[in-house]
Amino acid sequence: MKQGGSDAAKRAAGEAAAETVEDGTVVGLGTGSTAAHAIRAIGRRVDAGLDAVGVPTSFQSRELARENGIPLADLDEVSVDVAIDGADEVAGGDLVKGGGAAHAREKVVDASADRFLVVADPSKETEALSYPVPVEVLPAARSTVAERIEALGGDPDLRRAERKDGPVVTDNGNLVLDCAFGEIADPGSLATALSTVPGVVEHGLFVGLADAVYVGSEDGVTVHE
Ligand code: ABF
Repeated sequence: MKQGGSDAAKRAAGEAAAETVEDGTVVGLGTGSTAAHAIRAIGRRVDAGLDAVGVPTSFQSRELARENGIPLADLDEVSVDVAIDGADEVAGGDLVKGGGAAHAREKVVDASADRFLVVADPSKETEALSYPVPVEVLPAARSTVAERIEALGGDPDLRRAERKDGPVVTDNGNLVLDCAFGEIADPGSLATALSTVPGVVEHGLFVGLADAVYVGSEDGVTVHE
């Protein structure tokens, strides 16, 4: 995950997006430290009387939402009005996500929302995407997917857990290949190519899904629609 953004900038973005949640709506709850600020802010608003239901994108966001008193539902019970989620890299409306290994559920929730708001600090913004694309794979398909990714010009690297031996395992029981492609000239074509590889559960390229990007700073928030 790109580091370097200040917590104040993340907070500004998350809290500004949380302010847009309307009474009586269902909100997709993203994963990561920026989305966490939005979840806490929504929790405070629920405490003050806001009628909102959350759909978590990960185990982590479910736990945080519970701690903050947000009523929860599953995606097969409700439809999402607005989703608020972070990103590892943002180029215009295109994103790389998945530094938290939650991108499969994030994509399902974010893409289903009437509006998808990205929350980020300025360190995430770039002209062209180049962040290694996280690809969630069925464990049995790890090497066949890696070969296909190399054929697409990528350099796949199995993500390993930081604090224990062994690979990172997603909430869905799968593995993650971080795939460096250098600068991605055509994110749409790469997204389509990755989606067609057998054994790929989901990849972290989110192309054309964002409706607005909230970029926080120490001095406020800029919204790109
Ligand atoms: C999730 O958390 C991601 O898809 C992305 O990988 C990450 C962003 O985290 P942070 O806001 O902590 O930088 O939204």
